[in-house]
Amino acid sequence: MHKKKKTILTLILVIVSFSVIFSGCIQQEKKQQKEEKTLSLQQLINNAQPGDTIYLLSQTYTGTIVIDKPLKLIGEDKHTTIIDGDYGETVIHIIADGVTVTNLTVRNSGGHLGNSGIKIESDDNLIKDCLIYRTKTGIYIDNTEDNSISNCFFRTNSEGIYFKETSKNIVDNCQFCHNAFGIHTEKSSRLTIKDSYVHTNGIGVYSVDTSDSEITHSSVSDNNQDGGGIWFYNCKNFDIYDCNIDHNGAGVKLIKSDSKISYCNLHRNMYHTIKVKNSENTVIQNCDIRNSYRTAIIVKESNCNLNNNNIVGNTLYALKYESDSCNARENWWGSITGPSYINSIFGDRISFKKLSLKIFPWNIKPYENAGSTWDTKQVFTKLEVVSERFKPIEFDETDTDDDGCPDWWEEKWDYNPLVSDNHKSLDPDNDGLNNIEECYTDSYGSDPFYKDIFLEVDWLECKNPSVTNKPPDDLIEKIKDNFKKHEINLHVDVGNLGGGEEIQYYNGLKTSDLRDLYWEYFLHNDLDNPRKGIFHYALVLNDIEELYADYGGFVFFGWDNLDTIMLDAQKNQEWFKDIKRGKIIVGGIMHELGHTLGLLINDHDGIDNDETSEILRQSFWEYRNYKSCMNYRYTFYSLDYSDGTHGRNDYNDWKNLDLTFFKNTHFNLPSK
Ligand SMILES: [Ca+2]
Ligand SMILES: [Ca+2]
Ligand SMILES: [Ca+2]
Ligand SMILES: [Ca+2]
Repeated sequence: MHKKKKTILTLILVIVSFSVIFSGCIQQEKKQQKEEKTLSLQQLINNAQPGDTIYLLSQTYTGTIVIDKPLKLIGEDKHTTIIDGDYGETVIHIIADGVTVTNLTVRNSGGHLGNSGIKIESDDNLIKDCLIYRTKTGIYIDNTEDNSISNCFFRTNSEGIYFKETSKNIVDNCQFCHNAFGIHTEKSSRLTIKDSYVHTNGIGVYSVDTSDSEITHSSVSDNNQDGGGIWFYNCKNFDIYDCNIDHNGAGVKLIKSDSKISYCNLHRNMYHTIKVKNSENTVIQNCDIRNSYRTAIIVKESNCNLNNNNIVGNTLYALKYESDSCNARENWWGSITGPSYINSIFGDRISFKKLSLKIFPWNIKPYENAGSTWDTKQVFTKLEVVSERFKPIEFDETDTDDDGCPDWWEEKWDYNPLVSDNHKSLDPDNDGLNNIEECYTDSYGSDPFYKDIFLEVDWLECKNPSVTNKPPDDLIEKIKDNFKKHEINLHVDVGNLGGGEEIQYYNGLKTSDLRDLYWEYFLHNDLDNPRKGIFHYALVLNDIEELYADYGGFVFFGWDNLDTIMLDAQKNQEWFKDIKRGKIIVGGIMHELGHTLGLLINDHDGIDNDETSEILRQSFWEYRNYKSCMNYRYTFYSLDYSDGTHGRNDYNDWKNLDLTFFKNTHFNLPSK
């Protein structure tokens, strides 16, 4: 009976006219039941006439389709009408103008560059009320215009939407979370992003060579502590208006980009709130910029107008200024006496290397109309994403009780091979690896009752053959010893565990290339690669393209969680000439690994604080007891985290490690 009901539910209805009502056409239903037995979804599309509507009931359609005529594809239920691409190149390929796809789920594209959930290569299409997950690119819009993406949810994609060489497209009422990039744009113009919520991604909005576009009434919040937020490279007239940009690693980063940021709230961002570099015409007006964990605004070699803002309560600086010309008049700095210079006794501090900064007159009270007028939590609700393997890890050996772990492994660790255990949920040592994963890594020395951390390291070949980016064995042993003292086995794979490898020399890497290296050299383009969720991943690199090379290292989302370390060995070597390259590499890895283990900027003011390494700065002295590689002062020296026993302002990193963070990443505001 149940089976019969299911058969009826899973039939496909091809309704040739809009006016035909679904429930009233029994005859047609019978006819279509017959059709369903013989026709695939692609054949139904092939048989349809331009302008037809195809209704899809709740079922999973496996395979990829091409839509080559104007059609409407409407799912019965967004969550249970599923088109599963089964890792094919493009799940839904739209090549005709005027196509509508609504109310269904698209998942499982291939993992290669250019693979996607929906690829649009035509104009005037509408994607509405869809759920898109597990793709290389959720929606790939290639060289077209006038497309609209509305009320869709993008999660666990390498990127939600990629606009490449497009114009006049709209994203509205969408939510993006747990994607390496929420929205990615390149060589595009006249893009509107509105009423959308972008959270818990590696980078919320990443734009290159994009112009005459806008982000309005959206929240870009709680994205990666090392980056996150909105990044613009070479963008012109890309304006941000009436947005909430809260608690990201970098709120807004403008590199060679002219942007106007107005009437926005930018609260509690972590590393910096706004960074402007090599930009000609930046305008920051009527914003409320508050409570940055480090510095609010950094201006380097740029012209900018910074006026009518409230810039208050920022931990290090309200403004760090290394530029020729900046008009920062008419701002409220938190005090009637204006900004402070040495200590934040009255207003927020500013720091400048050039005297051309114009700050007087400042405002003597807060601007009441500065900032957005709405609250993220009242407008948007975070949609939940459960971190779970889509395809379980399976073993070939005998598993008498069919509980996922073979008999020999259960016997080895005193589990009963005749009584089913819930190994998928068992993690007795709380190292983030369930017993299935412990079993998978048994040959690497995994122990279900002793904490294990796995790290795969790939390194880029150097142009100069006498230099290597491979981390030296003796220093790897040293950091392993440090973990061992705290009863954790660190397993580093530089080829010895079948993963680590040298990547052929490549000149001019961009930020988006780093993510693609993760897909190619860590996942090996396989969305079900068992190493995902077991190993952390490190890329040791050099020769990053200058435009993108403003950090020496950072952690990023290779895919859906904060599990990937990037270290620019070359850049660090230039900055720290007296330190051996091997020590730079291993020290950098240890530091960034700490972030993937949940040590974040907002946990302790000594973590990722630029001032702790500068002797003339207050933080240098304030956090001198924080003897941790998470402290920039000690990063390349200690190769260890702190245990909190060194006195005032020290922090117990070891006690606060969260071994599950790399597969269950979230950036919630600490309660204080
Ligand atoms: Ca078993
Ligand atoms: Ca068992
Ligand atoms: Ca475990
Ligand atoms: Ca373990």
